[in-house]
Amino acid sequence: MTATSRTSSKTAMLRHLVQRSELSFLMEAHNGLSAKLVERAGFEGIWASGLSIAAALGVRDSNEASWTQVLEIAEFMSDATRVPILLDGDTGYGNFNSVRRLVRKLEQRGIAGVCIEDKLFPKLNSFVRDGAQPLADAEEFAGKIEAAKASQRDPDFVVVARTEALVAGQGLAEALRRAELYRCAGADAILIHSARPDAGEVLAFKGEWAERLPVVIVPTTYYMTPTEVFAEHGFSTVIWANHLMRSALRAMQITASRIFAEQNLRSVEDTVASLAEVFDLQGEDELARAEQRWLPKRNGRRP
Ligand code: SPV
Ligand code: MG
Repeated sequence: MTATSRTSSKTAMLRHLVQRSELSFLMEAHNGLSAKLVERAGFEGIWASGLSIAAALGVRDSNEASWTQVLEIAEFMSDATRVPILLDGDTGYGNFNSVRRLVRKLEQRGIAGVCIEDKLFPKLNSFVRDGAQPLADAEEFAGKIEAAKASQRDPDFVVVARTEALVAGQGLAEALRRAELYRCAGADAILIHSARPDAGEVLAFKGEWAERLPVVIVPTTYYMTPTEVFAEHGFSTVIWANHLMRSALRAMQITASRIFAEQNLRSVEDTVASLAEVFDLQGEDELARAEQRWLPKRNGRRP
């Protein structure tokens, strides 16, 4: 399969997930390993989370990793999996021109779609400083969406426009105004973000927005809302945004502290994945078969 046809089918898969009437789920991943685990768990798509990628790199979610560094990670994730990836493209890493180049590079690397948000570069994570950060000019951001759509070569590549109006405390009317501008600019879906502990404001948004475009949500803070409520209200896609990074963080903390304290591996061995599992995830058996096939025989024997 060529890189192009692989990309096309992943984009078509993501487009289907976002547009179908049944609720879809994207699970966060932040590197090749976590992407494989998402796929093996059964998820149909991956959210390449900016927060999680940054955290895994040991930096802040404030564009401290460059966009080409993020692209490299996303490429490893895409190479490691068959399910589509929606990349968290933050603000698009600059103006409309940066977005055009980003979209072209994402298509080349097999990424099925990008989500860009109406904040200013360099952004902050939505959950720090009570969401107090400036929003982008809505018309300028709509231009970024238009530029993204105009640059994609694969018609199925998905562009999600994310508005932070609710997080920034600008209210429902402003969120709806922005979402409508982004719809008119050609967005394939709207991500309405909220930092509230209940789903009230995203449900209110959906009630007013109705079916104008698919709506994506990230219930990190309103996790107590039953998922059926999202399905009943006709949301398109739920993103579980950072839970593999956070679970890995906790597991690594516990293991590191225990080995530091005990100065041996005895009590951790049964709590960690086996090396056989690691080799299985890496596809070690495939390499062994390939060696049999393609390495020259030495002394009449394959390696
Ligand atoms: C991310 O996963 O990086 C997101 C979602 O953008 S949030 O952290 O909620 O902003
Ligand atoms: Mg993000």
